[in-house]
Amino acid sequence: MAELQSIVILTGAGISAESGVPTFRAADGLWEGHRVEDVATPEAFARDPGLVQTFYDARRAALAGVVPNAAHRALAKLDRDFAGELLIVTQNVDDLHERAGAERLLHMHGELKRALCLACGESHGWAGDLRGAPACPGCGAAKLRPDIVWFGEMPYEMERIEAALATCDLFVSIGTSGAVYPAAGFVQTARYHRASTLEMNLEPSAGTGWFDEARHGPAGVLVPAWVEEVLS
Ligand code: BV8
Repeated sequence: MAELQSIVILTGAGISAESGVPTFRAADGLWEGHRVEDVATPEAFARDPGLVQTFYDARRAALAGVVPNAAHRALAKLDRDFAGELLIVTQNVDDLHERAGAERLLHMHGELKRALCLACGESHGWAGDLRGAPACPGCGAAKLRPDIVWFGEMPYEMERIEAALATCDLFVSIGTSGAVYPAAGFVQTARYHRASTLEMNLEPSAGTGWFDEARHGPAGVLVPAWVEEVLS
């Protein structure tokens, strides 16, 4: 592997699957329990805030029952030991990357353990339920929503992500179906800037044709092996 200076890694629900966090599009996935339109849009929240808050309260509470897996731990090791530039961009709203020790990390679709105040615009760390309309720790208004990017909303830190994609040598996509944009388009941006591209996923994603290399299997097996390759 040529001398790597800069790596961007995109992760999706597949990296958390082996921790027991349901993916979105698997048969038992999250969307099965609820139709997408029912919960992950601002319109849904306006129409039925109780349903949406309950959906996210349940997922936030479920975080207490899961732990990072070998893939999260391998990326945290890469974060510690890789001397070049690294950015882990996760689509996931769970906290498993952090709990494994990753630091050069950003959540482009928000986080279950944060709440956003619709009155003052502040985002706060939040571990409990929101359906009881608790007061914003900042302004006191009972106007907190999940700090999650819903469909139709702009993902976080897009400029930072685009800048990293424009300068990386290697773009790696782990555990995502390539179904949702703009994340699904990152591989094309990386290729445009002449980065090498690698997909690691249980099965070929929708965008698998854009990748120079694709490895198919469980992230818990593929990611530790790949990290060892990079660090050796
Ligand atoms: C925006 C937070 C614009 C919520 C999420 C028509 C065409 C193209 C695009 C659009 C369109 N109509 C609308 C759009 C835009 C839309 C979009 O892409 N829609 C799709 C459905 C077509 N996108 C948006 O709305 C985005 N915003 O475009 O804003 C804008 C412009 C100006 C001003 C304002 C706005 C925002 C999208 C963010 C939505 N929020 N998450 C929550 O979590 O509840 S999306 C959610 O689904 C995830 O975060 C993730 O991003 C996405 C995809 O899920 P995956 O992570 O890929 O999971 P999935 O289950 O799909 O796949 C898992 C994969 O893992 C599988 O491939 C499986 O094989 C693999 N796997 C399973 N087990 C393992 C494994 N791999 C390895 N090991 C294993 N063990």
